[in-house]
Amino acid sequence: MVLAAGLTAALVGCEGTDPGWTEEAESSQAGLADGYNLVVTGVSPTTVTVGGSVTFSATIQNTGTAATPAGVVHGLSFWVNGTQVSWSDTHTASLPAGGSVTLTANSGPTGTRLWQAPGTPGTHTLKAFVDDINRMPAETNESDNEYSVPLTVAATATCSDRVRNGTETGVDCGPDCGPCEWAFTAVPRATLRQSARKVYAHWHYYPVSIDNYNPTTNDYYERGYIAVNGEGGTHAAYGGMMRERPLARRTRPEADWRLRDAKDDIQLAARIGIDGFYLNLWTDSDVNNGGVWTRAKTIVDAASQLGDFDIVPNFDMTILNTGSASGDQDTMIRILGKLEASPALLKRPDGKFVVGLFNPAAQGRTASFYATVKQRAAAELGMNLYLVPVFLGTGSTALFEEYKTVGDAYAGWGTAIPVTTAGYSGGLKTKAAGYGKPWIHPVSSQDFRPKDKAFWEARNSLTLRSIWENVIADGLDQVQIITWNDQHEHHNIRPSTGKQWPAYDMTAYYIQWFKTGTRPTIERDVLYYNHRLHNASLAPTRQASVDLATCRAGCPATNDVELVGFLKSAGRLEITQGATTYGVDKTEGGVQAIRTAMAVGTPTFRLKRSGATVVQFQSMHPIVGTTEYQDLLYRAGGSSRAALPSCATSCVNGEARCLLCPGEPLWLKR
Ligand SMILES: [Ca+2]
Ligand SMILES: [Ca+2]
Ligand SMILES: [Ca+2]
Repeated sequence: MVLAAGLTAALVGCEGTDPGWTEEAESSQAGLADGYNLVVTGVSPTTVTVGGSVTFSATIQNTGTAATPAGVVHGLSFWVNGTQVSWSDTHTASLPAGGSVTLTANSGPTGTRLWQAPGTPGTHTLKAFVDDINRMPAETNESDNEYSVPLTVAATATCSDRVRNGTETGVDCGPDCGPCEWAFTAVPRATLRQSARKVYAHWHYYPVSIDNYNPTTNDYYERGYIAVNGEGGTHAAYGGMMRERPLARRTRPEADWRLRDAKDDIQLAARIGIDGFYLNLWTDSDVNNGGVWTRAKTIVDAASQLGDFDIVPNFDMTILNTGSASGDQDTMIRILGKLEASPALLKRPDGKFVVGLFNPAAQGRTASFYATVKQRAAAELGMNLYLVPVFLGTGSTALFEEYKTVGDAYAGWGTAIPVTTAGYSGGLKTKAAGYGKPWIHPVSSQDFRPKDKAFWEARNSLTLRSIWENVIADGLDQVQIITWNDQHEHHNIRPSTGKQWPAYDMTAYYIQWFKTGTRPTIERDVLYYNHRLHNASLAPTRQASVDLATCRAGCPATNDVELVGFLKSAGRLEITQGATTYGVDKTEGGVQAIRTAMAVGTPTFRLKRSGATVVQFQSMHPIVGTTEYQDLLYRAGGSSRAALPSCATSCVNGEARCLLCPGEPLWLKR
């Protein structure tokens, strides 16, 4: 605004000596005559809710060539439907030529600055009138002091009225309308919950904190899983088990920190419309670093206390292995008995408990094994089970046949590569329907397992986006997100230090689209980047070549930097690496992606419109030309949740880790 005003002044100055000075310009002489002139350039708010009390503000400007006198009240009054309702009579500072100031009502004819809206919706006229009682009679124009706009009295505050109202902290965003960091306006969770389409996410073993120690130095994620020599050196050959960790929180002083963390975890998932967790279970003991059963049970307890979030006990039949079929069945019945009374357990309308079976064929088990589990649950616990075998991949015809009697719905674990075949998920839905079963489709994002020396080529965020778009296009009814929090296989969408928020934020967009059937409108430009830290073919300097992770599907590895714009309208997306800028003009808004080959350095991302830069930011994750251990995790970040400068400057070490800066959110980079 300042620049525009200066530019206008400069042009006016030039025109004075321009031989092309015309009669047309002469006709606007009133505004150019020597002296000051007050006008109103804007008034707010222009939408209020029924019965709401508002204080009007207006911006006044001196469009003249001289300053207004100091010490004289720059009066301003507000009128609704021709009746004066409030005024401002406190501003006495001189307003220079071209200067503006926003004045807010400080009183009114009834002794209050407030105006109360009527109790019924409707459209009214709001007028702001500067120098209304002519304290400044020397204006060069006395006939341009009034400014009128329609004033809408809306039924109630909503998240889609494009007005900041209700509890919002931004226009149609904030507490009840979803985060302002999202590109779109979120519908209420209640709306998403009412949808017949269901979204579950797999919860696997890794809570926000394992031991409540300091996450910057010595909590279990750091010392056990990320450290090269963690867990007694078990993971040293491949440089540690994890390349990232859940976004940390400070050490909690409360004794029930596990329960508090679990509630935070659930609320974070609920916020994007996830209906519940398929909760990975294989033991009711606390083994392996402690707390296996405690972690799972705490999630059930947290969901039961919070309400409105479903838990599906999901037995991990790969790990659940006591050595005998009857021992395994005993474990399953014992666990179900311990959970039976929890209100969060998902029940069908007919009272059946939904129970998942991950990799049901593990250890050579067959349908008869699960028929026994069903019989025993009914006889010993009074629980009727609705069994959902979750097949590896998407299951085989042999598995569909095997479980047609004991299974009540079919699901798959899927694969973290892009879907390029139209009708792919719909074909599986049709196939399951042929057995009379609903199909729960897996939605993956990426998969990198240092421990198993394996990766699946996700092609940046294309796997996540293409699977969701396929699921929506094919009219699927239920999905399972693979996964919410499996930090070890790195396919968690729960925000983490490497992946940050984009998978979570993008999933929020797709869940809303999936559940409502309407593609969310992009209200705010948000850019997301996604790239690895190094070229997949880079030979690590310490890791033995025999341990290099191999590509399992979607091969070969790609080595691209991706930029995805959630765009309000057409624009140009650019990726700058070194002296090279790659850009594409997108002729429409919506979800728009570009990709280019990665180069060593720190990429810069940009959105331009009409040649002007609208959004620009750098990757949090520099691309390197040398590495000790292979790292095929796709890192990500976005323009709406960038690292805060004050935090970045406090993170001066080479690793650029940026956690626990006082008073700042903990979503910053490793
Ligand atoms: Ca005037
Ligand atoms: Ca006047
Ligand atoms: Ca609103």
